[in-house]
Amino acid sequence: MQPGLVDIPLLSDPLGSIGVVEGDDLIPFEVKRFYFIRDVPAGATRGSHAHRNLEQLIVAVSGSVDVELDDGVTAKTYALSGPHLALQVPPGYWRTLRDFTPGSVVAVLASREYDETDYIRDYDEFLSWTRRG
Ligand code: T46
Repeated sequence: MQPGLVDIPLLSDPLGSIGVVEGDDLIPFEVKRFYFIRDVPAGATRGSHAHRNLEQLIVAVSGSVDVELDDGVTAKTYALSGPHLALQVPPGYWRTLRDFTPGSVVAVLASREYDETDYIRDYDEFLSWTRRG
């Protein structure tokens, strides 16, 4: 899986809208966990870590957020500007989530259950880990 944005079909009618995330193209891994992030204070930054093995799909189901992915050489920021977009995140990317709009809710599908040993929370350790290949 390469990092990048994929489109989420939104089915809208006068009663609202339904976003559908299904199929191997949108979710290229077996989902073992779902979690969401909400109530983020203005100006707060989340993330600031990498995963050794975890694959994820991140969706701003309400509001918007910017997600920076850094492979240790190049960093790119993805604007999750609404529920019509999902960001696929392979293992090995330092991620930083910032500029949450007030009231935003960010949903995450993940390929593994929570495991703190999968996290790299120190940037220098991350650089050493990526350079080891
Ligand atoms: C990621 C970004 C996008 C758990 O106990 N279980 C869980 O499934 C998760 C996700 C977190 N936690 C605990 C661990 C910490 O004590 O919740 C606390 C906050 O977690 P963290 O500081 O890692 O939260 P974020 O928002 O910085 O990162 C989270 C995910 O952890 C991470 O995998 O990629 O969202």
